[in-house]
Amino acid sequence: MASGEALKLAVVGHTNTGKTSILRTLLRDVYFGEVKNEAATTRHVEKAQLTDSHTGEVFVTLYDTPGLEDASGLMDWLEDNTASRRDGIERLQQFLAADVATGEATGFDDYSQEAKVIRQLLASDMAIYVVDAREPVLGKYKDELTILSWAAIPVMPVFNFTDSQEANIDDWQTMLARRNLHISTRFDSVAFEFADEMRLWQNLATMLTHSEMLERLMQQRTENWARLYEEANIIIADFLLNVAAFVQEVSDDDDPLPILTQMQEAVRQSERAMQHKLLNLYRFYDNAVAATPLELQAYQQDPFDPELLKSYGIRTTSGAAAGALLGLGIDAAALGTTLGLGAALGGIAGGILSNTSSIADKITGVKRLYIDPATLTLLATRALDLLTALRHRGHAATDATQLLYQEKTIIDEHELNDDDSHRFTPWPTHKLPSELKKARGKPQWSSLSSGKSEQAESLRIDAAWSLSTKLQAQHLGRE
Ligand SMILES: Nc1nc2c(ncn2[C@@H]2O[C@H](COP(=O)(O)OP(=O)(O)OP(=O)(O)O)[C@@H](O)[C@H]2O)c(=O)[nH]1
Ligand SMILES: [Mg+2]
Repeated sequence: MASGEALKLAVVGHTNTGKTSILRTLLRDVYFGEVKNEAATTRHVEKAQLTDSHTGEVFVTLYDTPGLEDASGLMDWLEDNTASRRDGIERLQQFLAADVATGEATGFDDYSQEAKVIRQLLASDMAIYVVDAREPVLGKYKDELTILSWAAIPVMPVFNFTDSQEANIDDWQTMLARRNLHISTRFDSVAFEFADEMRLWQNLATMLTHSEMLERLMQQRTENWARLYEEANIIIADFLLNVAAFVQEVSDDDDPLPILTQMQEAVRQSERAMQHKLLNLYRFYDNAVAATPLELQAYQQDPFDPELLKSYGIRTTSGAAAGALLGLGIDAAALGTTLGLGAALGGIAGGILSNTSSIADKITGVKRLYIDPATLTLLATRALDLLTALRHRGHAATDATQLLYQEKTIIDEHELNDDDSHRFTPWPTHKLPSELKKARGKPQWSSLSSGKSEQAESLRIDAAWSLSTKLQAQHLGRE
């Protein structure tokens, strides 16, 4: 490989060890190839490129390969049919020219799948050997490594499924060291860690004479990762300000209920739109195979459900909600019976705060409705949780149970004292960040009330920047 040329990197290994999954995660592409929990999912070599996001220049060409299924059988064939005095490459070339490799063999020996892998190995600069870390070190894996070593290119073992309890990494490392494979990397393609990915590239770079392309790739990925994170926090800050500035007026003579429900619906829609922006930013699109995080119940639950507040350790009393209703002139008892809400009363008026702010309002009998601090805090917490989940989800994840970075535990209100009541929230409910408090007095900031979203967005942009830096500080402390 010459200096300044793209690295040709083959991804090889036993069948079903997660090769295609690793490619999906490295490519940030939930659609790459086919991933299934069964042998022989990938049938052909498939190529993909990691490019410079500005110039399109190729840093690395990755080759996904079919899984090795019968390396021991192939090893027997090589021992029987090629001369041990020949070097590895010659022996492999002899194999590639034989009937068993071309699929023309009659009888039991058909190594055409293995041949595809070996052909690609001989055409690559280096290889990643993917190991299912849950597997014991079996003879067939040793044979795989022997055959790979004959291709005479640097090979780096990568342990997948490292998140599992049953991982046997020590045994594997002992065996690998005996084969002179001293550098390996842990990289779980589902439970993603950005630092692990960087270590993977770094380790590959140490095995090469010319590693400029990898250095540039690492630098760009690090910058992009930080930029994504900044953008994500701005998306969240902007959404929170939009909701905090949301205000509706009701006069004493109006029935406030329809307005309450409209407000709640507007906030729900706005939260969903924000969640989709985050998903798109991190390139998790709706995909028939890969469940998106939004399919997880935790992110779909109604933000106005008082049980949800409780599960995040946010205190609200049903008294406050009832009080808000009464303040609006709604007869709580009548509500309960006519709407059949009963104990769910907090649910309907929850999250909305009524406030008679000015003397003028008092005289004219106008009340203003806002989204309450508890709900704003909940929306912030949940958005930051989603961001954490996205930052730790590999693009190979195929189901929702593989999603949650930290399972949220439902905590009992009584067990909390004042200090830890906001353990999971970025701030205590009664201490909203100044930007959100300020937004309360700026109805023109909200596209939810005015509908003029671009104008409102440009008005809140400064506050969004400053709130986003606070969110980042909070969030990093939690992650
Ligand atoms: N939990 C978990 N599952 C994984 C991980 N990597 C892969 N899987 C799952 O393992 C199975 C096999 O993954 P693939 O990526 O298709 O494996 P492969 O090595 O490409 O398989 P072949 O193409 O058949 O050789 C799929 O069900 C994946 O969802 C991982 O890091 N963690
Ligand atoms: Mg595959």
